[in-house]
Amino acid sequence: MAQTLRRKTRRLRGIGWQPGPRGQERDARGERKDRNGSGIDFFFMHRHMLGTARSLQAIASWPQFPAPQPALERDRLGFLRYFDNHDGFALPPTWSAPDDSEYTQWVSDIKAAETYHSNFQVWESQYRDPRYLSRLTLGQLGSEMELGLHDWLHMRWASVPRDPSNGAPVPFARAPSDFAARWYAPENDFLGDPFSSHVNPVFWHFHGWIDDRIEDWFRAHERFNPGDVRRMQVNGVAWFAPGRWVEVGDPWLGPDTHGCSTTPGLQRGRTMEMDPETMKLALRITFAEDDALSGLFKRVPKRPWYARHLKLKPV
Ligand SMILES: [Cu+2]
Repeated sequence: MAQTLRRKTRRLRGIGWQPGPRGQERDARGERKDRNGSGIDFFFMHRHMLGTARSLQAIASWPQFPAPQPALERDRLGFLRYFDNHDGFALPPTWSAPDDSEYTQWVSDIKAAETYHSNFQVWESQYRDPRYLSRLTLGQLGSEMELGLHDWLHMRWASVPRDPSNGAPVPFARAPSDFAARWYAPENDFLGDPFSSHVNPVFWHFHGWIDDRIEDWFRAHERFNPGDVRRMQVNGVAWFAPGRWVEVGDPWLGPDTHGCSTTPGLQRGRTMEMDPETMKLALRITFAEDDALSGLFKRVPKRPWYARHLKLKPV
Protein backbone atom coordinates (compact mmCIF):
# COMPACT_ATOMS: atom_id res chain seq x y z
CA MET A 1 0.00 0.00 0.00
CA ALA A 2 2.70 2.49 1.09
CA GLN A 3 4.74 1.37 -1.88
CA THR A 4 1.86 1.99 -4.28
CA LEU A 5 1.41 5.41 -2.76
CA ARG A 6 5.09 6.26 -3.16
CA ARG A 7 5.03 5.11 -6.78
CA LYS A 8 1.95 7.21 -7.48
CA THR A 9 3.51 10.26 -5.86
CA ARG A 10 6.67 9.80 -7.92
CA ARG A 11 4.73 9.49 -11.16
CA LEU A 12 2.49 12.47 -10.38
CA ARG A 13 5.53 14.60 -9.55
CA GLY A 14 7.04 13.48 -12.84
CA ILE A 15 4.23 15.14 -14.80
CA GLY A 16 4.04 18.22 -12.56
CA TRP A 17 0.77 17.25 -10.90
CA GLN A 18 1.77 17.51 -7.26
CA PRO A 19 -0.01 20.40 -5.53
CA GLY A 20 2.56 22.48 -3.71
CA PRO A 21 6.34 22.40 -3.90
CA ARG A 22 8.13 19.07 -4.15
CA GLY A 23 8.42 17.46 -0.74
CA GLN A 24 5.80 19.79 0.73
CA GLU A 25 2.80 18.56 -1.23
CA ARG A 26 -0.57 19.71 0.00
CA ASP A 27 -2.83 16.68 0.18
CA ALA A 28 -6.48 17.76 0.40
CA ARG A 29 -7.58 14.47 1.93
CA GLY A 30 -4.71 13.39 4.12
CA GLU A 31 -3.94 13.75 7.80
CA ARG A 32 -2.62 17.30 7.50
CA LYS A 33 -5.38 18.59 5.21
CA ASP A 34 -6.49 21.32 7.62
CA ARG A 35 -2.95 22.56 8.33
CA ASN A 36 -1.14 22.31 5.00
CA GLY A 37 -2.96 25.05 3.09
CA SER A 38 -4.76 22.66 0.74
CA GLY A 39 -7.98 24.54 1.57
CA ILE A 40 -6.41 27.62 0.00
CA ASP A 41 -5.85 25.67 -3.21
CA PHE A 42 -9.53 24.69 -3.13
CA PHE A 43 -10.76 28.28 -2.72
CA PHE A 44 -8.25 29.77 -5.15
CA MET A 45 -8.82 27.38 -8.02
CA HIS A 46 -12.57 27.93 -7.80
CA ARG A 47 -12.25 31.73 -7.60
CA HIS A 48 -10.01 31.67 -10.66
CA MET A 49 -12.52 29.44 -12.46
CA LEU A 50 -15.50 31.64 -11.49
CA GLY A 51 -13.63 34.71 -12.69
CA THR A 52 -13.08 33.15 -16.09
CA ALA A 53 -16.72 32.03 -16.34
CA ARG A 54 -18.00 35.44 -15.21
CA SER A 55 -15.96 37.11 -17.93
CA LEU A 56 -18.12 35.14 -20.38
CA GLN A 57 -21.54 35.40 -18.75
CA ALA A 58 -23.26 36.63 -15.59
CA ILE A 59 -23.39 34.03 -12.83
CA ALA A 60 -25.45 34.75 -9.75
CA SER A 61 -24.49 33.12 -6.47
CA TRP A 62 -27.23 31.46 -4.48
CA PRO A 63 -28.13 34.03 -1.79
CA GLN A 64 -29.03 31.01 0.37
CA PHE A 65 -29.49 27.29 -0.18
CA PRO A 66 -32.85 26.56 -1.82
CA ALA A 67 -35.39 25.33 0.70
CA PRO A 68 -36.66 21.77 0.53
CA GLN A 69 -40.00 20.84 -0.93
CA PRO A 70 -42.89 22.26 1.16
CA ALA A 71 -44.97 19.70 3.07
CA LEU A 72 -48.17 18.79 1.26
CA GLU A 73 -50.35 19.07 4.36
CA ARG A 74 -49.09 22.55 5.21
CA ASP A 75 -48.69 24.13 1.78
CA ARG A 76 -50.55 22.36 -0.99
CA LEU A 77 -49.91 25.00 -3.64
CA GLY A 78 -46.23 25.30 -2.76
CA PHE A 79 -45.95 21.53 -2.83
CA LEU A 80 -47.37 21.39 -6.35
CA ARG A 81 -45.37 24.38 -7.59
CA TYR A 82 -42.14 22.79 -6.36
CA PHE A 83 -42.37 20.23 -9.14
CA ASP A 84 -42.63 22.94 -11.80
CA ASN A 85 -39.01 23.58 -10.89
CA HIS A 86 -39.27 27.15 -12.19
CA ASP A 87 -35.78 28.12 -11.00
CA GLY A 88 -34.11 24.76 -11.71
CA PHE A 89 -33.26 24.30 -8.02
CA ALA A 90 -35.79 21.60 -7.13
CA LEU A 91 -34.11 18.55 -5.64
CA PRO A 92 -33.73 15.61 -8.04
CA PRO A 93 -34.95 12.32 -6.56
CA THR A 94 -32.59 9.87 -4.95
CA TRP A 95 -31.55 6.60 -6.60
CA SER A 96 -30.64 3.15 -5.43
CA ALA A 97 -27.43 1.29 -6.13
CA PRO A 98 -27.64 -2.49 -6.26
CA ASP A 99 -25.41 -4.29 -3.74
CA ASP A 100 -24.33 -1.11 -1.99
CA SER A 101 -26.92 -0.33 0.62
CA GLU A 102 -24.65 2.10 2.47
CA TYR A 103 -24.23 4.32 -0.56
CA THR A 104 -27.94 4.02 -1.40
CA GLN A 105 -28.82 5.09 2.15
CA TRP A 106 -26.30 7.92 2.11
CA VAL A 107 -27.61 9.44 -1.12
CA SER A 108 -31.14 9.20 0.21
CA ASP A 109 -30.16 10.78 3.55
CA ILE A 110 -28.27 13.64 1.96
CA LYS A 111 -31.39 14.58 0.01
CA ALA A 112 -33.73 14.42 3.01
CA ALA A 113 -35.40 17.57 4.29
CA GLU A 114 -34.05 16.72 7.77
CA THR A 115 -30.51 16.95 6.40
CA TYR A 116 -31.27 20.41 5.05
CA HIS A 117 -32.10 21.48 8.59
CA SER A 118 -29.46 19.48 10.46
CA ASN A 119 -26.52 20.19 8.14
CA PHE A 120 -27.02 22.64 5.31
CA GLN A 121 -28.73 25.33 7.39
CA VAL A 122 -26.19 24.92 10.17
CA TRP A 123 -23.31 25.32 7.70
CA GLU A 124 -25.09 28.25 6.13
CA SER A 125 -25.14 30.26 9.37
CA GLN A 126 -21.74 29.02 10.57
CA TYR A 127 -19.95 30.13 7.42
CA ARG A 128 -21.51 33.58 7.63
CA ASP A 129 -20.80 34.01 11.34
CA PRO A 130 -17.96 36.56 11.81
CA ARG A 131 -16.95 35.12 15.17
CA TYR A 132 -16.64 31.63 13.76
CA LEU A 133 -14.80 32.79 10.63
CA SER A 134 -12.40 35.03 12.52
CA ARG A 135 -10.95 32.04 14.37
CA LEU A 136 -10.04 30.15 11.20
CA THR A 137 -7.15 30.48 8.80
CA LEU A 138 -8.09 30.58 5.13
CA GLY A 139 -6.70 27.07 4.68
CA GLN A 140 -8.67 25.67 7.62
CA LEU A 141 -11.90 27.21 6.36
CA GLY A 142 -11.29 25.97 2.82
CA SER A 143 -10.49 22.43 3.90
CA GLU A 144 -13.47 22.26 6.23
CA MET A 145 -15.85 23.55 3.57
CA GLU A 146 -14.39 21.34 0.84
CA LEU A 147 -14.82 18.05 2.63
CA GLY A 148 -18.11 18.80 4.33
CA LEU A 149 -20.52 21.26 2.80
CA HIS A 150 -19.03 21.34 -0.70
CA ASP A 151 -19.07 17.62 -1.43
CA TRP A 152 -22.55 17.40 0.09
CA LEU A 153 -23.85 20.22 -2.13
CA HIS A 154 -22.62 18.30 -5.15
CA MET A 155 -24.46 15.17 -4.08
CA ARG A 156 -27.66 16.72 -2.70
CA TRP A 157 -28.46 18.40 -6.01
CA ALA A 158 -27.23 15.52 -8.19
CA SER A 159 -29.58 13.45 -10.36
CA VAL A 160 -29.04 9.77 -11.00
CA PRO A 161 -25.98 9.51 -13.24
CA ARG A 162 -26.77 8.27 -16.76
CA ASP A 163 -24.82 6.86 -19.65
CA PRO A 164 -25.15 9.61 -22.28
CA SER A 165 -25.07 7.13 -25.16
CA ASN A 166 -28.39 5.52 -24.23
CA GLY A 167 -29.72 7.43 -21.23
CA ALA A 168 -29.60 4.34 -19.04
CA PRO A 169 -28.99 4.99 -15.32
CA VAL A 170 -25.54 4.05 -14.06
CA PRO A 171 -25.95 4.37 -10.28
CA PHE A 172 -22.21 4.24 -9.57
CA ALA A 173 -21.42 6.81 -12.27
CA ARG A 174 -18.45 7.06 -14.59
CA ALA A 175 -15.15 5.75 -13.23
CA PRO A 176 -12.69 8.64 -12.68
CA SER A 177 -10.23 7.22 -15.19
CA ASP A 178 -12.79 6.42 -17.91
CA PHE A 179 -12.41 8.96 -20.72
CA ALA A 180 -14.55 7.25 -23.36
CA ALA A 181 -15.96 9.70 -25.93
CA ARG A 182 -19.58 9.25 -24.86
CA TRP A 183 -18.98 10.94 -21.48
CA TYR A 184 -18.14 14.18 -23.30
CA ALA A 185 -21.74 14.58 -24.50
CA PRO A 186 -23.46 17.69 -23.08
CA GLU A 187 -26.20 15.46 -21.63
CA ASN A 188 -23.63 14.36 -19.08
CA ASP A 189 -24.07 17.07 -16.47
CA PHE A 190 -23.84 14.79 -13.43
CA LEU A 191 -23.05 16.90 -10.37
CA GLY A 192 -21.35 14.09 -8.46
CA ASP A 193 -18.32 14.02 -10.75
CA PRO A 194 -15.81 16.87 -11.28
CA PHE A 195 -15.57 15.73 -14.91
CA SER A 196 -19.16 16.80 -15.63
CA SER A 197 -20.43 18.89 -12.70
CA HIS A 198 -19.58 22.27 -14.25
CA VAL A 199 -21.92 21.47 -17.17
CA ASN A 200 -24.78 21.67 -14.66
CA PRO A 201 -26.06 25.24 -13.98
CA VAL A 202 -26.62 24.47 -10.29
CA PHE A 203 -22.85 24.02 -9.93
CA TRP A 204 -22.23 27.72 -10.65
CA HIS A 205 -24.86 28.92 -8.19
CA PHE A 206 -23.46 26.99 -5.25
CA HIS A 207 -19.83 27.61 -6.10
CA GLY A 208 -20.74 31.30 -6.19
CA TRP A 209 -22.16 30.91 -2.67
CA ILE A 210 -18.96 29.25 -1.45
CA ASP A 211 -16.79 31.93 -3.05
CA ASP A 212 -18.83 34.70 -1.41
CA ARG A 213 -17.94 33.25 1.99
CA ILE A 214 -14.27 34.09 1.37
CA GLU A 215 -15.28 37.76 1.51
CA ASP A 216 -17.19 37.09 4.76
CA TRP A 217 -14.01 35.52 6.10
CA PHE A 218 -11.99 38.59 5.14
CA ARG A 219 -14.52 40.97 6.72
CA ALA A 220 -14.55 38.84 9.89
CA HIS A 221 -10.78 39.19 10.22
CA GLU A 222 -10.98 42.93 9.50
CA ARG A 223 -13.37 43.18 12.43
CA PHE A 224 -11.74 40.91 14.99
CA ASN A 225 -8.10 40.95 13.89
CA PRO A 226 -7.79 44.29 12.08
CA GLY A 227 -4.86 44.59 9.73
CA ASP A 228 -3.91 40.91 10.00
CA VAL A 229 -5.04 39.94 6.48
CA ARG A 230 -3.97 41.98 3.48
CA ARG A 231 -5.54 41.84 0.04
CA MET A 232 -3.23 41.01 -2.84
CA GLN A 233 -3.57 40.02 -6.51
CA VAL A 234 -2.24 36.50 -7.13
CA ASN A 235 -2.07 35.20 -10.69
CA GLY A 236 -4.65 37.81 -11.72
CA VAL A 237 -7.08 36.77 -8.95
CA ALA A 238 -8.19 39.08 -6.12
CA TRP A 239 -6.56 37.28 -3.20
CA PHE A 240 -4.64 37.64 0.05
CA ALA A 241 -1.02 37.96 1.07
CA PRO A 242 0.46 35.02 2.95
CA GLY A 243 0.65 35.53 6.69
CA ARG A 244 -0.69 34.40 10.03
CA TRP A 245 -4.15 33.57 8.61
CA VAL A 246 -3.08 32.65 5.06
CA GLU A 247 -0.83 29.61 5.14
CA VAL A 248 0.59 29.59 1.61
CA GLY A 249 1.47 32.22 -0.96
CA ASP A 250 1.49 30.01 -4.01
CA PRO A 251 -2.04 28.62 -4.45
CA TRP A 252 -2.15 25.76 -6.91
CA LEU A 253 -4.14 25.85 -10.14
CA GLY A 254 -2.59 22.90 -11.89
CA PRO A 255 0.82 22.16 -13.34
CA ASP A 256 3.03 25.07 -14.39
CA THR A 257 1.30 27.63 -12.21
CA HIS A 258 3.87 28.01 -9.49
CA GLY A 259 4.56 31.68 -9.75
CA CYS A 260 4.62 31.31 -13.50
CA SER A 261 1.73 31.24 -15.88
CA THR A 262 -1.99 30.61 -15.57
CA THR A 263 -2.40 30.21 -19.31
CA PRO A 264 -2.64 26.60 -20.41
CA GLY A 265 -0.30 25.23 -23.00
CA LEU A 266 2.58 27.51 -22.18
CA GLN A 267 4.96 24.85 -21.02
CA ARG A 268 7.87 24.68 -23.42
CA GLY A 269 7.54 21.93 -26.00
CA ARG A 270 3.89 21.28 -25.21
CA THR A 271 0.81 22.32 -27.08
CA MET A 272 -2.44 23.44 -25.46
CA GLU A 273 -4.01 20.12 -26.50
CA MET A 274 -1.45 18.34 -24.34
CA ASP A 275 -2.82 19.77 -21.08
CA PRO A 276 -6.02 17.68 -20.94
CA GLU A 277 -3.96 14.66 -21.94
CA THR A 278 -1.60 15.24 -19.04
CA MET A 279 -4.59 15.68 -16.75
CA LYS A 280 -6.07 12.38 -17.90
CA LEU A 281 -2.75 10.72 -17.22
CA ALA A 282 -2.69 12.24 -13.73
CA LEU A 283 -6.16 10.87 -13.05
CA ARG A 284 -5.24 7.47 -14.42
CA ILE A 285 -2.19 7.39 -12.15
CA THR A 286 -4.37 8.35 -9.19
CA PHE A 287 -7.34 6.08 -9.82
CA ALA A 288 -6.80 3.46 -12.49
CA GLU A 289 -5.03 0.96 -10.23
CA ASP A 290 -7.59 1.44 -7.45
CA ASP A 291 -10.40 0.92 -9.92
CA ALA A 292 -8.76 -2.19 -11.31
CA LEU A 293 -8.27 -3.55 -7.80
CA SER A 294 -11.79 -2.76 -6.68
CA GLY A 295 -13.07 -4.49 -9.81
CA LEU A 296 -11.05 -7.59 -8.97
CA PHE A 297 -11.71 -7.89 -5.29
CA LYS A 298 -14.90 -5.87 -4.88
CA ARG A 299 -13.38 -4.50 -1.69
CA VAL A 300 -13.62 -0.82 -2.49
CA PRO A 301 -17.00 -0.10 -4.03
CA LYS A 302 -16.90 2.32 -6.95
CA ARG A 303 -18.86 5.38 -6.06
CA PRO A 304 -19.16 8.83 -7.61
CA TRP A 305 -16.22 11.13 -6.93
CA TYR A 306 -18.00 13.30 -4.38
CA ALA A 307 -19.43 10.25 -2.62
CA ARG A 308 -16.06 8.51 -2.23
CA HIS A 309 -15.47 10.05 1.15
CA LEU A 310 -18.77 9.27 2.78
CA LYS A 311 -18.63 9.50 6.51
CA LEU A 312 -19.61 5.90 7.14
CA LYS A 313 -19.51 3.87 10.28
CA PRO A 314 -16.63 1.39 10.14
CA VAL A 315 -17.82 -1.87 8.66
CU1 LIG B 1 -17.42 21.76 -6.56
